[in-house]
Amino acid sequence: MNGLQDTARKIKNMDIRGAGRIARAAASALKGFALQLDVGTTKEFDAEMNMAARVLLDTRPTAVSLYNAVMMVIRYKAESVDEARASVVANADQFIDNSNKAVEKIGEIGSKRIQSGDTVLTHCNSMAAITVISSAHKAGKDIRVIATESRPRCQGLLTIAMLNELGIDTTLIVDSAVRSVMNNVDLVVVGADVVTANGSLVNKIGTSQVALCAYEARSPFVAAAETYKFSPKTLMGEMVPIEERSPDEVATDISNLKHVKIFNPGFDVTPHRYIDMIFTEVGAIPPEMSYMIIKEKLGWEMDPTPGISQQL
Ligand code: RUB
Repeated sequence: MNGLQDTARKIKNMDIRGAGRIARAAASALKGFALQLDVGTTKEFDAEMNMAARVLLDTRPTAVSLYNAVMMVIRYKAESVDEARASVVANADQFIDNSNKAVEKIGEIGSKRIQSGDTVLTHCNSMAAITVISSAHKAGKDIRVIATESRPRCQGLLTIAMLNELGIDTTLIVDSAVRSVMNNVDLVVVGADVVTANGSLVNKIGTSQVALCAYEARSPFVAAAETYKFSPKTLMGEMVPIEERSPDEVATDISNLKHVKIFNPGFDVTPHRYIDMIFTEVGAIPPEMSYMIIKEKLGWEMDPTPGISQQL
């Protein structure tokens, strides 16, 4: 279980972070785990894979990409251990390949909504959102980016380093400066940890404030989300768990303030009415169409295959 435990630890401590990367890392860890699994029966194989899936799912609660990746990889029917192993490997390879291609396609689709001369604002560090921006830049469009710091973990610093590497004119702002710049923003593009059945977006804490500012200033607000960021669980009525992180991340010593505590949620929910469009690899969709994406692309919750995936 070493490689798998190592990946789980890296996801938990955020060495591996961002919903897409987490999903690909989980798929790859399950593949590695299946390859080294030494068991005699499919029943034992199922039980071990189930346990491995649980270890990964217990790392971070919010991003449904992790759950979807795990479900896609361990969805197999096999007569023998070798067949089951081959199926897990093929599923993982396919998931990773599709995931990388999806981000590229989202870049291609989303970049068409960016014009030369535009200023684009982004929040946190999303590969899908950055690919939309970089595709527009690579298409020769003259664009500027405003990136938020994204407290408390400051993932915005990763974003500005990536944009700098690409040679894109970028301005870093503190999160509370969003409204001050919004009148000069032509498009806001952010990533997604979850898109719910009603088209609401769960993303890095502060996203909903950015969306409200954009709405009030009449700047379009779009999300870039691979279809495996959509949540079949929400179609079955489940609420999205919002990760609450350690107060230590907020970096203030309050030990002498006995009436004060720190609340540090990792994500927030942007209602669908503040979202103009969601760029997916199957097209730019209005948030209200999320139900269709879940039903058509991720329908297993409605039609579960007998096997280990049902227990998760
Ligand atoms: C990252 C975050 C990103 C989404 C999408 O949060 O909120 O916007 O995960 O990222 P954290 P991507 O840093 O807590 O993981 O488009 O790369 O999947």
